[in-house]
Amino acid sequence: PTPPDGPFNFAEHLFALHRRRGDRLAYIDDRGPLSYGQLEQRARRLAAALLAAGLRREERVLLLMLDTHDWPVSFLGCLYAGVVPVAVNTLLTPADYAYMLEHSRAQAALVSGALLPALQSGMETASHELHTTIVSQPVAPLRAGALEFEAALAAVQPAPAPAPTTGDEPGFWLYSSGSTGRPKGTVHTQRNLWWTTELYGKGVLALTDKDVCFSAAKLYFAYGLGNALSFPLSVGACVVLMAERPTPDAVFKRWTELQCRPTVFFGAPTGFAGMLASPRLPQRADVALRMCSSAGEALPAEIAERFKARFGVDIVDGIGSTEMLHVFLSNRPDDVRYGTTGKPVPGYDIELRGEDGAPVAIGEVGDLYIRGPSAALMYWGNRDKTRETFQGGWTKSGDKYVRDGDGYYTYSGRSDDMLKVSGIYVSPFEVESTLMQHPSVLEAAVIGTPDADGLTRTKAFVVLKDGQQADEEQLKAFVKERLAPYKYPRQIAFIAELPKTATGKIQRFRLREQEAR
Ligand code: 3SK
Repeated sequence: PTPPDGPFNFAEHLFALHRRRGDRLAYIDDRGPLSYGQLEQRARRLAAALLAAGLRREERVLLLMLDTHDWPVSFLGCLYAGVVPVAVNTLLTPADYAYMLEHSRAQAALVSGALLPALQSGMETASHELHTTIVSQPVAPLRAGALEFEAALAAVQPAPAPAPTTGDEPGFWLYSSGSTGRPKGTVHTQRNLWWTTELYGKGVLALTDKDVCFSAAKLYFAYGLGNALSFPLSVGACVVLMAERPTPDAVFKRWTELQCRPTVFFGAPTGFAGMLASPRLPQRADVALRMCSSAGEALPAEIAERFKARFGVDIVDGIGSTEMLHVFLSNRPDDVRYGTTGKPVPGYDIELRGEDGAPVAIGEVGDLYIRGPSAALMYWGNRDKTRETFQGGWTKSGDKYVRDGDGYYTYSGRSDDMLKVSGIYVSPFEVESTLMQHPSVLEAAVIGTPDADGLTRTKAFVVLKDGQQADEEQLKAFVKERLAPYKYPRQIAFIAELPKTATGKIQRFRLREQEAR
């Protein structure tokens, strides 16, 4: 594909594609439908509301919203206005939001009413610069100064023209977590949305305007952003959004009860395993699926085979990253080899490198590097980590892979200590240091262990202080209260001492080996 050159505004690019068919359905959320025409008008009003509030080009706007159609209205409205949305995970703690407000220096926040208390607690401890807060679907009377979303849109006329942005300038941020340190503000360009759509959404998944897309991964994840915004809106498809957690029952409801039932479902392996285990798994005749996509962690072959036996539909497994914005290595709808992550997505180069930095031979495990046009510009304000990850044209993924003689790639673990649980990164260090804040805990080590489906679950090994007591449930609750709830260890084992090197470093690999026995 030939990339758009010169002035390029992704929101305007999408709106222009659909101006002659504004009545088509773009979204259906828990409240109802939104046409392409309404999406454009509302996003342009949001752009005007931000500009009227004093937002200027390139300033950041925190986007902390549940998946309703106010999310794409907000994201595209920001792009249209040339301000930079910082889309953040809705499951985090006030301390996380405090950090993100300070780090991004967001001037405004677009927030769901249900998430406002967490944001406001974060604001109390942050030295933030927010001067405008726009609240979608408030659940309590708003404090003076906060604007209600509908009222903010109604108070202005749609912005008359897009900001004259270029494809290369910062378009939006997503936060990416690392094994140590704070989340990294990953700065993507306006054109990266176009690239991932061309190369993966169209090039591999071949989505069309007949599709109804439904993503269990929320819009604030890079995976969800492609699945439920840039890909479907680029081809004129319809998107189902839901605000609640993607439990099996919530997903089944959308698969079977909507008038326009999803044809393409995007999930993660844990979600597929949970659905297959559910007694309420729908029958093949009750769903309209033609294809599923999986990412987040490697999809065990057995899950894909059971899913295919039930629904007659392949799960197309791939891997992407926040840094590359979407999937760069994947199976194809017409070429699926279960148990592998497929082959490079055309448009991306993949290299597996050994410890000496040279490419490894077929059959040998190497560190995965990707070269492609959708790489992020940088981690905001973090030169060292930027240099570590973005090396010339190549991006280091942190995953280990092996390639077979037919060119298929198979996942072989992480190069760092990060764990991926249900498709979301969890830093063992963060969980360990939280456990160690408990007055009874002396030391802790956290590893990933496979469950019966071959999926990663976190397990903590805890050494208690002499004479102190704590039980598993107390420690789980302690972590849940202090970190985003999805980070708590699913199992806790109490041991007398942790395996360590002569210099006192915890040997997590020995705990992993012990678990594997
Ligand atoms: O986890 C993944 O595989 C992924 C896929 C697409 C976009 C972003 C990510 C992290």
